[in-house]
Amino acid sequence: MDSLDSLILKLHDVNAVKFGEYKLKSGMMTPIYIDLRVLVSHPALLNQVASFIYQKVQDEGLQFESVCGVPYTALPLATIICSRHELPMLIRRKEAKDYGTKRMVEGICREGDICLIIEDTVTSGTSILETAEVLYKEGLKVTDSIVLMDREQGGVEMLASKGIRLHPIISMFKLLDVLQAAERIDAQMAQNVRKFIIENNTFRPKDEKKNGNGVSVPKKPCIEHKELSYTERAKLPKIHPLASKLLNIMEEKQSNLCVSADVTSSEELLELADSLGSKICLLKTHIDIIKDYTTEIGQKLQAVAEKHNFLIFEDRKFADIGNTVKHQYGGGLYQISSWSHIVNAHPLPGPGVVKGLSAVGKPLGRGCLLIAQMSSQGSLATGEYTQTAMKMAEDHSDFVMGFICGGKITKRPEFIHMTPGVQLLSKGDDLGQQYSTPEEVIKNKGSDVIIVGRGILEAPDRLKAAEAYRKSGWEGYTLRLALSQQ
Ligand code: 5BU
Repeated sequence: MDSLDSLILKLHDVNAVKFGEYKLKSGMMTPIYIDLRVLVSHPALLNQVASFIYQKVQDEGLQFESVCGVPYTALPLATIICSRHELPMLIRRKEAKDYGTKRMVEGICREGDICLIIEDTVTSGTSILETAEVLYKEGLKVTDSIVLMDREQGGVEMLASKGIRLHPIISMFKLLDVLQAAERIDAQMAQNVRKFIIENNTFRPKDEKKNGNGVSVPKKPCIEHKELSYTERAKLPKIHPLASKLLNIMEEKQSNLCVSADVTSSEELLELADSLGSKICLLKTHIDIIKDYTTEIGQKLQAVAEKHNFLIFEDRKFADIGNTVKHQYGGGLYQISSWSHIVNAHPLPGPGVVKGLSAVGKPLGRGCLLIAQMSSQGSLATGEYTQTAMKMAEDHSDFVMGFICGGKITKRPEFIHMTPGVQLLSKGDDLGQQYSTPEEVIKNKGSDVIIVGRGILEAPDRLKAAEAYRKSGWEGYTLRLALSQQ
């Protein structure tokens, strides 16, 4: 298959990417217009785009029972993919027939089946959401969507807040880089478009309203507020003190790297903490996989954490009723609350789990992350579940300091977003883990902290690997910040 760069140049050749003054569906004027409707007149290119989309499906290891293209431009793309790979397709009608079955979706819909949505271009993400809402009404689930062109104006974040992961093939910034390098546009034009994209982000969750179909849509495209730096966020009046401390550490050490210390001996755990300590802002543990656990480990870990100025996060994933998690957190063999600054919890049992943990942790100045999304294939933490987690966090922001999630899910800068499933090279393991790169997670998806386990643990030189992840994560952050401040 051709490279992405050559695909971008071909799209420019056929006028699918145009520069000038254009009006978007929303009424917004734009200096760049993406019109992929022309693809049907270029069958070789149409085929090639379909191949890229299917490649993305495979790279991401997506699981689904059917495919639906957002009408109309993505319809032929979905058709080619489904025909080539013999996948069941669904067709969403834009208008219900006024005779016959009055169906809004053609094809077989089985309750609980997952449908993958394919789209040509995303600005705010509303077209995908509207198609998803129609599919939901048929009893289907939508967990992922693939888009050829992401204008990077808030679609990823908006859909993530609705529990749909958006996987773009070409991002606006990549497109501009390639066209500029090939001298199709000059630096000034590229810069104008970048500025426009950053200033016209459409994602503003607080202003959501329902449209006529009961579909949530952002009220209107808006100028996004300048993104705050970690230091600025650390000073916010309502921030959790531990979140503030972590953000200051991140800025001071220029690190948004959390190492997942998934090792099984206490000696290796302490050695790892000490040798990588200077590179990290956070050390994540699974204390129950340590085979020679003794009560001193917690204190020793704390001493190393103090020496290198990082925090400790026990990835215990509490998920029981309040009374039980209180004991699990404060007592038992591991006495987690005595040494771990941060723990996490599934919102599954309801707010009682947070209340129980808070009763133990809050007096000690500890903090909690809610697991709003998971990195594993087929995770059930999507859609409404993710939204409930966000609401639960807001209701208990005196103890909940952020989320485990795939990317930024809330614009409240007090909350810290931490993302596991990060590797520079691999796309996943054979047990369902799915990986994104630090750049994708921090720069494109707007998360704050990358959580890296095997990417570092299995490297021949762990320190060198930790430095590579620290550097990459930090670059993602500085780039994101610089872009938002232009
Ligand atoms: P890896 O080696 O980088 O795949 O390790 C990831 C770590 O993050 C591992 O300890 C998991 O238990 C943890 N994790 C995750 O991978 N995905 C999730 O959604 C959550 C935690 Br929550």
